[in-house]
Amino acid sequence: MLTKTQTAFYKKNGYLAVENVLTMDEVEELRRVTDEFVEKSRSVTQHTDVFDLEPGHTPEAPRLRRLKNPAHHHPVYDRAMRHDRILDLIAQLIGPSIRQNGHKLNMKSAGYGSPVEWHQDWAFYPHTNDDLLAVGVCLDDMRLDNGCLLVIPGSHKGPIYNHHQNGVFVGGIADPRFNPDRERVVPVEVKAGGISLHHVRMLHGSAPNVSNAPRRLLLFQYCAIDAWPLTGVSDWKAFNDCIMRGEPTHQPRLVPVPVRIPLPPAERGGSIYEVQTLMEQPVFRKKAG
Ligand SMILES: O=C(O)CCC(=O)C(=O)O
Repeated sequence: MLTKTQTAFYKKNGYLAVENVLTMDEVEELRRVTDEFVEKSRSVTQHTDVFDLEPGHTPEAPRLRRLKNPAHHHPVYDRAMRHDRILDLIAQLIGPSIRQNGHKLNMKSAGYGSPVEWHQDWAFYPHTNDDLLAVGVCLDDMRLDNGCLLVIPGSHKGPIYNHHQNGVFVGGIADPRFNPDRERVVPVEVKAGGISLHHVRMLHGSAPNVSNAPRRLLLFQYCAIDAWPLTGVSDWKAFNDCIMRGEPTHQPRLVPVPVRIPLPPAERGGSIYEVQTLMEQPVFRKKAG
């Protein structure tokens, strides 16, 4: 369980790191399965529904950047997403009725793992209320030099910045009001087996991996069941199959939250990495040269 200090920290700052949530045996199992997927990625040369590839990926030297929807592809990831220790913790933050609304495994390989530009998850999937968060399960120690999550404490209570450029959604902040150099940027360092949590409106991003250690972060998005996506629900059964705890409802809870709709989509979609290549002034890619 989270202590009162931890829940108060999350509410004030919009993020939290919790160590020792998974055992090292569970982490080892996740790593083993992940290595198998890296091997499988040798068979593809382009992004697919499962694999997002780093530039320079070849069958001989696979460079897997993201495994998309991992819980759909292996029971070990699915079990992690339903893990009682994780659900018990987030129930204290978003309430006991929980739906998952997305999952991915971001791999920042040693030496070249790609950055993620500053963004707010809320810009990708606005809902009727903002009781949503993302949990990052650390498969490796996550440190500043291997590209840990960077956050701006308290930003989950601020504005939703423009993520559009040239009339399309580019998945990263393109807004003159936002300058990370003027903000207090905090690295979220967590050991393998620990988790990071960040509020859906939190300003966050991460730099390239410049270390010789990998940084694999298994991300699960969760929301209160009565938070409904503003872009609509097209498949009632699939929507409710995502419920982790609690019962379906026909009554979304509406609260006055600032929103932007991620439309029209960019042609280059598929993953946050791809859509962010359309940004005219990236922060981390520019710094990486
Ligand atoms: O992997 C990371 O460092 C950031 C992930 C993230 O923010 C995302 O995929 O939306």
